[in-house]
Amino acid sequence: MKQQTTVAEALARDLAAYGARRCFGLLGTANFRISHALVEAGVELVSARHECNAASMGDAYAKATQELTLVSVHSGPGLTNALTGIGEAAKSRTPLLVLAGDVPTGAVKSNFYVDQAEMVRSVGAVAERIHTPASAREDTLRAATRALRDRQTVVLSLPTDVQDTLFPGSVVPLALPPAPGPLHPDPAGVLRLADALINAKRPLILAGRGAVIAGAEAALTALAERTGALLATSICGHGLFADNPWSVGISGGFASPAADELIAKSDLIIAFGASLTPWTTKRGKLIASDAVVAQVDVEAGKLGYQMPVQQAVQADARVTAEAILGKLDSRAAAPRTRWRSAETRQRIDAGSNHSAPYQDTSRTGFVDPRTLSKAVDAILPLDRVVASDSGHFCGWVPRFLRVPGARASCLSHSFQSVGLGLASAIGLAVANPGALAVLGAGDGGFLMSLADLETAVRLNLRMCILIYNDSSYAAEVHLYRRRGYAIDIVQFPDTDFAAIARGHGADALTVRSLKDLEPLRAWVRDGARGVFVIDAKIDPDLEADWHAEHFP
Ligand SMILES: Cc1ncc(C[n+]2csc(CCOP(=O)(O)OP(=O)(O)O)c2C)c(N)n1
Ligand SMILES: [Mg+2]
Repeated sequence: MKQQTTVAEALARDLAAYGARRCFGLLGTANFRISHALVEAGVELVSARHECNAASMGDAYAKATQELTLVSVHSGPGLTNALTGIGEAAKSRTPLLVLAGDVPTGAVKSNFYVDQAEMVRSVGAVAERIHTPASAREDTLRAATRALRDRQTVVLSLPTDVQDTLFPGSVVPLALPPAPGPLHPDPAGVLRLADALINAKRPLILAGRGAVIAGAEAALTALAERTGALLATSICGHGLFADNPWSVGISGGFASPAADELIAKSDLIIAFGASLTPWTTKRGKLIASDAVVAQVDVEAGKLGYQMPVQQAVQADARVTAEAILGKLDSRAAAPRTRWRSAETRQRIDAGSNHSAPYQDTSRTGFVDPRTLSKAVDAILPLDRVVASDSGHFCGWVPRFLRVPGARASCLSHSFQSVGLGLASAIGLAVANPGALAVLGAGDGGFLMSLADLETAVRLNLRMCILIYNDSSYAAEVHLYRRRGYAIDIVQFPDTDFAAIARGHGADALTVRSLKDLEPLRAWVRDGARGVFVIDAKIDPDLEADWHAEHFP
């Protein structure tokens, strides 16, 4: 019977007391102790098969739950393998705490040595470290606080000698300090936004991840209703306003024809918790030259960073929307319909992704990815969570695979890395126990992440994986073919994903035309249990409009 507590055990109890419930990890000697102690402290360990996937599972899980989410990796190559997933999380400001085992203090000659702090800072993560046994608990409290309160991805380096040191006597778990309330806006800023909304003829409210995190959907919906504004989202806010008839959906590259048309006509755009990146604004083209652009964000550094804005308010999206509504009430400003007309409704409907016309390019052996996506969307129940990998195909996912809400969507494009989709889907599925998770992936990205198909099957997740298989890196094919290069270096022999999936214990189906989808219907009729992989042989020659436009 062990009497004394190691530093690793004390830290694990503290992390559990801070609210950590899940840790995504892959074990080695440097992180075995801390991971074992976490399990002893009641934290569920989800074992991944590649550290990059462990980090991306944690990223998606944390985005969906906003919980303090843990990732545990081995020193040296464990952490280098995780770096791409850490980069995606850091660029999305995901509250993630990566526990990185490290060589014993000062052991720079170890094979496992890397300068962990330098490395993780280079991808935008915050570097923390347990420096000594005496400081370890405070070091960990600081790391957890920065992750949760500052919404930072933090890598906490854990030298094995410090982890293994014994604490004398019993250790009472620490608690996180109480969370501060939301950041309130400057009243003058609220007044200016209220004035702008009263004066605008065609106002638009554009909501991003900050609005999701703030829980601002109801307040923004009410504000739009009151002022006659239309609603739109950035890619990170996808799923907000899902059922609202005045929402045009995503703004930017993956926009519907209706969104393209109506956003460009807006004379006032107020971005709530959205960064206004070149993707969201189509490099500025979506915003009329005389439109007023305003931005509300909790982070001062985001205001006006991506493009000039005429009004900037540093505050929480929900509290600001409520404050503007309060201002309109106090002025007894009458509710307005503005451009919420029958004509606008007709435009939104006719120009939606699901109803806009296109030339179907399906032919013998290949299905048009749009037609395929719509058919799969119609077969799968709408009660779902949806993740996507990156690649040329990735616009089809938010355009055609509907999501019921913002927390049900994970589109990991902040680092523009391929290969993070499968892990995102697993993280989302773990965050939503029992829910059907849908993943859209390309053949290249899926092969890159394949190690964790075993994890999806092992965890007995309910998951439908739709592989847009064009046997190529289509993003490169389309771009470089247009520029006159030989593109055979980014084309590959066909991969039989159905066989690979069956080898992992998943159900699988090869699709060359819509007629092949019957087994998917049967799977859904039987309760959509386990993992189902669709190897869809898609038209390799169709270039997406957004791709041609963004990469001319
Ligand atoms: C980690 C990483 N490596 C390489 C790239 C460059 N890249 C961008 S899209 C893409 C193609 C991915 O192929 P696939 O998953 O089949 O999607 P497709 O473009 O064919 O639809 C590649 C290699 C990247 N973005 N990230
Ligand atoms: Mg491909």
